[in-house]
Amino acid sequence: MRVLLVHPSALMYSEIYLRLEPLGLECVATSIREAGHEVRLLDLQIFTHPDYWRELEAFRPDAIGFSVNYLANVPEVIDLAIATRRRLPGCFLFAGGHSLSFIAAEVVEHARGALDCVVRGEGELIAPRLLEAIGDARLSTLPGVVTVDGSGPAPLMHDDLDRFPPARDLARRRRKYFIGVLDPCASAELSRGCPWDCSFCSAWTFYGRSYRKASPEAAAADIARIAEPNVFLVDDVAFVHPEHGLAVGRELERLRVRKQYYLETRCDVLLRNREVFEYWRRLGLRYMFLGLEALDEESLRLHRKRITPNENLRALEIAREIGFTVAVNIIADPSWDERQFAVVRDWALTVPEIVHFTVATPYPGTEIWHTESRRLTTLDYRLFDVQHAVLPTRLPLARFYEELVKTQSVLNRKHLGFAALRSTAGLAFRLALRGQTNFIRMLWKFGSVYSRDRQYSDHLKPLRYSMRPPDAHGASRPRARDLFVHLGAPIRA
Ligand code: B12
Ligand code: SF4
Repeated sequence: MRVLLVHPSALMYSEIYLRLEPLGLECVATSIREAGHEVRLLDLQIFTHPDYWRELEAFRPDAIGFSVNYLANVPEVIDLAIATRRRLPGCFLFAGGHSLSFIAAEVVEHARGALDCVVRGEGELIAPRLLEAIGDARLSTLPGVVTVDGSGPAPLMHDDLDRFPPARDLARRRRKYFIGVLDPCASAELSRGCPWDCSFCSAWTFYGRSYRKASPEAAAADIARIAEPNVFLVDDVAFVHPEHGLAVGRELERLRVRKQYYLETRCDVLLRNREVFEYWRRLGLRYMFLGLEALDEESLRLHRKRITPNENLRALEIAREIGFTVAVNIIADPSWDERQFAVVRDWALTVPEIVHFTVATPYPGTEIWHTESRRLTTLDYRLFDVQHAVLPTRLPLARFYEELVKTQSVLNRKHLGFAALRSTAGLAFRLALRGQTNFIRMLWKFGSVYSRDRQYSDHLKPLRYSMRPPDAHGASRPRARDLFVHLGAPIRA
């Protein structure tokens, strides 16, 4: 069978700093290929919709699978499925991914028959079985599968992260993947899942709060196969178990792998496991993202970060001591007024770190989706990208965006444009000589993407697909298990 796997377009606001390969889809591709199918992958972060239609003409797929990790991509994928159904009525259309796993039934409804099914949870074990079941009434009884006729039991989670290494060879025009100065940049994973339970996050609810690790040998071998000089480690929280991080590092040394790395972790993990980060600094770890989220005790408690402001600040000091370039995130609440924006803006100006601001957003799969007592001001999936306010703002909405963009532009002033060029001129020149221009272009994009008027006018776009709102606003804290996508223990791959 010919199978085309499609990743939707990039979200405008993240496109500035990075564009990364669709790793999840590449893992699914491996399992489908192993089952004997011919697989192609098209990433609309790089290619265009006309390219997609040309690909359909050229490849004539029997099945097309869409990946939807981000809520904001839901309308694009439904529209594509509806239009594809018209052009290729016999083609089997399915979709899966992180965000769809929490809203599978409503997406099947929106698609009005254009999607044969939505798959909840991990794709590796179920995708080949799905393709086998095409045309069979038992399709809707498969684990994790949701169709118009009903849903199967809980999705399957595999026990062996070594089993389906990503099919990176299928990602075309790989030079387009980058993050900041790591240009070009591939992605890899050392672990999956997160043992914490922050109230605003769906990473832990997706995997049922489980945490799995690749074997050090397989993880290092996978990185050794990567052609790019830079690697983004996509783990939710890197180096939770320091001995695992050390073992992967030793394998990389044994294989004489020399790359530059970027990863994301928690401040308390850095404090606790300082030695593994120091070791990886020597291996090539240069950049890291720390989820700070808030500067004050009360907000950290509400986010259930299980950390104090002092620990956060101490982690920043340690990261500086070790010599990392650090990016941090602060969650701006829609209730903020000018004074609160000013406080974080002043702080962002005084620290050397790259400070990102996202907007507090309850989305399906998170605890706050149920417990948030403020009513959503929109049910438009496209605005659920943590860059728009979907809860009532204390300031008039346009004023809120003005403050937000003013605060976000500290980053532009400190780390983009001429400021960045001054410190990275040599690197920028070397990249340009190799025709590698993602980083250089990034430096000048801020003004064209972040704009009060643009963010505000996004709210005025006609609503095409309406999200199903939570059953009750301000409900009491749900049982963790009721939020999980994956319920049981991992099974043998
Ligand atoms: C790495 C990552 C990124 C990378 C993007 C990588 C990429 N190109 O896809 C970067 C850093 C760019 C990124 C950015 C953002 N991210 Co992000 N990201 C992640 C992270 C940490 C891991 C994703 C990953 O690669 N996992 C490893 C692979 C193997 O797993 P996977 O992709 O989930 O794929 C598996 C399944 O989902 C499924 N599957 C996936 N696709 C398909 C398709 C089919 C057909 C099938 C059957 C199955 C299937 O099978 C796969 C294999 O098991 C997740 C958290 C998480 N744990 O998922 C957040 C997460 C997905 N991101 C999130 C957010 C909010 C963002 C941003 C909006 C943040 C921002 N500040 O702007 C941006 C927007 C990005 C964009 N689209 O432009 C949220 C999603 C929120 C939502 N519900 O919409 C998450 C869940 C984090 C969170 N804290 O809640 N992100
Ligand atoms: S924010 Fe980070 S630590 Fe908290 S649950 Fe999500 S992935 Fe885990």
